[in-house]
Amino acid sequence: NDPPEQTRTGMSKAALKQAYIDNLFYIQGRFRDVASTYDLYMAAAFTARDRMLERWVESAQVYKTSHARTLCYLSAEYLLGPQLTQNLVNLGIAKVARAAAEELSVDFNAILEEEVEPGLGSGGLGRLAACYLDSLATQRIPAIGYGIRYEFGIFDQVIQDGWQVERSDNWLRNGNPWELPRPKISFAVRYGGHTEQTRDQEGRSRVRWVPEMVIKGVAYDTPILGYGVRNANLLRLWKSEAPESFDFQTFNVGDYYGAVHAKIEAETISKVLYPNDEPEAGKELRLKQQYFFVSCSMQDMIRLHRNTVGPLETIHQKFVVQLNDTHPALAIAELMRLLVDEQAMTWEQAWSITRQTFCYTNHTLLPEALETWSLALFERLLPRHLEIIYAINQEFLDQVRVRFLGDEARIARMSLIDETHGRRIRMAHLAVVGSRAVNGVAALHSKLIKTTIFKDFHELAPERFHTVTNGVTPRRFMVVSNPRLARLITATCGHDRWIGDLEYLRDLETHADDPVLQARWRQVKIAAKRDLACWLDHHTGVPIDPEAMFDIQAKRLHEYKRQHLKVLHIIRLYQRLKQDPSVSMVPRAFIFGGKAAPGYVMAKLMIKLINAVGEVINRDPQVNGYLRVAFMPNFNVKNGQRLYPAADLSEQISLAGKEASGTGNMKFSMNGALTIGTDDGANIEIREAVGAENFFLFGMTAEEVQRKQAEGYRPWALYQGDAELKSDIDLISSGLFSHGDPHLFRPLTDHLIHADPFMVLADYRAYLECQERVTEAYAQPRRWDRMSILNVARMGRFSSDRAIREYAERIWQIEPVVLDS
Ligand code: DL6
Repeated sequence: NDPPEQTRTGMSKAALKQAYIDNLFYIQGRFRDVASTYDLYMAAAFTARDRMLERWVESAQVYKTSHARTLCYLSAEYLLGPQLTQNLVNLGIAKVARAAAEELSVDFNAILEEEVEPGLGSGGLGRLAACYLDSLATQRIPAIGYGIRYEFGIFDQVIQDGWQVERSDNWLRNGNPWELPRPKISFAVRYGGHTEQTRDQEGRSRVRWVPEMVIKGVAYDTPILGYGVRNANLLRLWKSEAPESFDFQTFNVGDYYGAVHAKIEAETISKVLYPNDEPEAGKELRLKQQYFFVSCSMQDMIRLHRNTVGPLETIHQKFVVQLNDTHPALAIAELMRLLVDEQAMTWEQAWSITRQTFCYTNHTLLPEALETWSLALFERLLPRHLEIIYAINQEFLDQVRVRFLGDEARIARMSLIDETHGRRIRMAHLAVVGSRAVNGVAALHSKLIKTTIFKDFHELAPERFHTVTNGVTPRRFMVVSNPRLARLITATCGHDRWIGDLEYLRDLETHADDPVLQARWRQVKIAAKRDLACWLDHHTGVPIDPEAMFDIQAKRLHEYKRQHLKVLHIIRLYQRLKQDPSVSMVPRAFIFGGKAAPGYVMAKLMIKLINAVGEVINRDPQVNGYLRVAFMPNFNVKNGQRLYPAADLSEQISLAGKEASGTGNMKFSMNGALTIGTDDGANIEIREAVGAENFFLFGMTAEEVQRKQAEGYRPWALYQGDAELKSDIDLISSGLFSHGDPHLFRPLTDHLIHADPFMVLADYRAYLECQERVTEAYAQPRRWDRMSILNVARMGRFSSDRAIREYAERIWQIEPVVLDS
């Protein structure tokens, strides 16, 4: 006899219905007849959360008693996306929860639409962190994600008159059912002031930091469930507050408004996310944010170690810290400070522990994205950390000198301080010097970091360099985003093991030529296209025929990602049709999505250009039966989930050597889109996996790019030498797309003709030719379907589960912890 099921945590439909009604009543204070859709959403969220907490507490207990080695993942960004469906899928109750709601006459789709996503990230790096949280729990790796609880996440994008307009994202305004505030877990974080030399009781010399400002970081915890396991991990985000001892009278005698200002200043630190592609100049607040969250996290790590295991000397055996890019690299200096200044450890021992604790992932080669901080600013905000960085640097450069005697140029290149552009601290160098492992995020990227930005470091210690190709979670990007496809895959394979182990998608391969599967595959795709077309019509007013080829480019707007190359292709097709209306053409809908950093003028102009070209084409009856252009506003996780299932063609057209990995490329392929792409980032490995014959490759290789740049790249000659290219660019300059204004797009066209740093013109012809091959394949539906099925079947490698297993085995040396029940 089974014990009676707990209403609070039971998984049957009856238990879920009861829990749903209870939560609506006891948490929202509502009954069914007066509940708003938001109340209904909250009740559903709390019903899921209760079940998650049960697993979470169990995991915490087992992790604690087993003294499990734990990963601390430090990331300034987590782009989580909507939580409800994801959590129901990982709980294994997605179907029954929907059925329970529907029996209560609740429109489940409507409540899902109600959910506001936490947009605590700007693009690939933040979304990768969220995928890794899902896979860490699924792979049973004890882990804590540390980050910032931004009050305002990435801005909401609206398109007005074709331009991007930013609106603040007040995601917390209606409350956040997924988090638990932990007011008792809080730490003081200090800024500014000066340092003093003192002596401790034993007469040893010590440094005392006398700060100018002290604030408090308070923990907010979100449980992160694994799929198909009972493990649940923790995402701990820090919110900044004024310290408790904040006292208007004593704090600042007679200066009431000054005191209020100080309180506001403290709260400002976790107020808003800076997009990581926003220029850094003068972003004092960003440096404060970085220090804020790493200081809280390192203090918390020490506290946890003390609570569970004990002697600080063993902290590196208990914890591994993974730095997600350089944004948290200050943690290296902060751990040194905590160990040496606050725990009275010797410098040598502290450094040995620190060096064994940290690992660092690099996510970019773009020079402008490599973080440096002005020394003056750093000294003003973090005087003690500057001293620590100097000391680390001195010791490090002494070692380099021993190894490379007399090579002063090398010393200057490797120093943590850049003396060539005003004095600046190189955060990537700090991250490399303070870590025991450094990795790139795709094979090519890892090769390039060893030959370019970290060449000297690689020569010094090659064994520390690794590669782990990124991956994405199939739970969110297949099961949640594309339930129709998930059902079809499960029915075809005869099992759903692929959801927990994506290599099982291979079982589809033998069915790739099956006409019955192909027909159903096509039906699934067309249904997703219909959904997207309907959404786009509603939100942009652009009607799209679901029968057209959906050709999609969705990612951050950036010159290196070359949305303008895509625009030149569209203009070419437009001109072809205008010149010869009888030309035969496969109808295509070009769909774009993506945000531009608010301060990135050229990227914003690219958005305007896409919309401007769309306006002309969509209104022209001579062409709009064949071509349509739509720009999806506010590309975020939720909207991305509408795009991936509907794509026929995925555009991954960055200049070779510039896209570290890309993860959108994986999401599209997993959903059956074919890729047109350059030999860049993870495209290379996707092509290897799916087979060259199932991938549309074009353009220069990274080596060819380097060679061309070294020889002296002359876009002007290309422009003059290719009549079609010239006429496409000239059409933009003519004012046709700007209501007769020839100046509007001049910054963009002039830049292409005279500088073209991302070599759009050099790849233009190859891109057009490759698009011809795409058209040819699309005109043969059975061939296309086979390619599409094989793409999905061979995507197993791009699951974030595989990536996490590689990190755990090769870099972290962390074993999974299995929970019994
Ligand atoms: O590794 C995740 C993601 C890659 O897939 C992209 O290729 C890469 O551009 C992105 N990098 C950044 C760099 N930001 N900073 N600093 O977002 O990382």
